[in-house]
Amino acid sequence: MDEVITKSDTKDEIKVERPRLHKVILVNDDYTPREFVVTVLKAEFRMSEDQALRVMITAHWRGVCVVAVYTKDVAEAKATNATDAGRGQGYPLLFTTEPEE
Ligand code: TYC
Repeated sequence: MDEVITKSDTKDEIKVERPRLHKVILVNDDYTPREFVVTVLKAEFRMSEDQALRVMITAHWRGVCVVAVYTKDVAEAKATNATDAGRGQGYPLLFTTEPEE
């Protein structure tokens, strides 16, 4: 029987998947001043005063707040920088990362 070979029959297609994005998460604590959290969010995540205030107060009331999503390397670098900014002032401010579903 004659068979027409189409491209999909050759099984040589290359699947390209987007890299998974990672969330940066702000964690509440009882010691870091609210204004300092806002300053760090503005500096490290390029947020406006309004955006930074909303994220800070959400973490304050709910315990955590997603700050932004990036590729894994960028998310980890920003979380580390922001956490280090707090540590530099003696605050327990913490930013973590986790993969998006
Ligand atoms: N809870 C802190 C306070 O009352 C402020 C704060 C908010 C700290 C969010 C960390 O992720 C945080 N001073």
